[in-house]
Amino acid sequence: MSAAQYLSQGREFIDAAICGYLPKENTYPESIHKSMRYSILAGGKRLRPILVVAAAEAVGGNRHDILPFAVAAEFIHTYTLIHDDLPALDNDDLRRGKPTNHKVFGEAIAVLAGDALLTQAFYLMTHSELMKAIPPEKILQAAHDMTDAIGTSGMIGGQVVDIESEGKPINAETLEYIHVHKTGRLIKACIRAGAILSQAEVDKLEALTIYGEQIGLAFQIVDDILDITADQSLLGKDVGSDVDKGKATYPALFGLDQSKKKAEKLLEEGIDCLEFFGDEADPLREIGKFFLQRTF
Ligand code: GRG
Repeated sequence: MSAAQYLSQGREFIDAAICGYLPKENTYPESIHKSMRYSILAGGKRLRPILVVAAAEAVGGNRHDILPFAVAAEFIHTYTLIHDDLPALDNDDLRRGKPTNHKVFGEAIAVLAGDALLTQAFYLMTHSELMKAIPPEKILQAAHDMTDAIGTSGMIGGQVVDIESEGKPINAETLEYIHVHKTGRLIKACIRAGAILSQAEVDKLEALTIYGEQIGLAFQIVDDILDITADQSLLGKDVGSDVDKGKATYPALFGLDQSKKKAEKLLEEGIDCLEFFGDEADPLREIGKFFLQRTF
């Protein structure tokens, strides 16, 4: 199966599940539920939950057994997008091809919608449905790992350094810290979660962890490149916004060519880590290639 087919089927699988885990829009108080639904149902590639599924299947797991956890990954990701777009952060107008959450619902509800999605993610990561097939200690390990990835020693830490670096000259080490933490840690945690919940052997979990680190950093480098080169109607968000805000990016520090080479090298190394897996890791290999070739 090609990456495009796997991602399209994966997106359908996740989209169907998301609806089942969201409060209905007429649930009181309606405004918050409308706002949560607006952003999460606006589209998106669903890459993080698909990675949870693909990692689970690479170690012999079953996608249905880990589904609430995979959906939690998308709830966490969507919370970060809503908050990242707020006037106090990136102040963006467009996301997933639609006006940003705060433009439609106002800043207060947008802040709360992000908070609510994050809270709902913890509900899903500890959902009783997971316990039908997964030992409780594995659920606890995966939830603990995810929590570490998105806190101040992970994603929030990266976001703080990103904001504090705006408009300032920074070195390569700080730039790598920002990208690894603000974007890479969540991607790596998704891959690890699928493997942990599916009771992966230690050597497989280690290989998937390194694969996750490599593709996580490559994903943000490609995101930096797309901010300069992409077609806005395909990307679904404002193009050129990193440059406008004086953001620390790979192209700003190394130029476009070197940035592409760095992303290629990371993805090659990441895919190489999967060499002792068989066909069951083909989706992960294909997703790695898609990360490099994507245009949105
Ligand atoms: C807590 C106030 C507060 C803010 C949190 C942590 C945070 C804000 C933001 C995380 C940093 C962030 C938004 C990184 C961007 C990662 C990224 C490249 C997002 C785009 O991902 P895609 O391309 O998007 O997978 P779709 O729309 O397809 O899901």
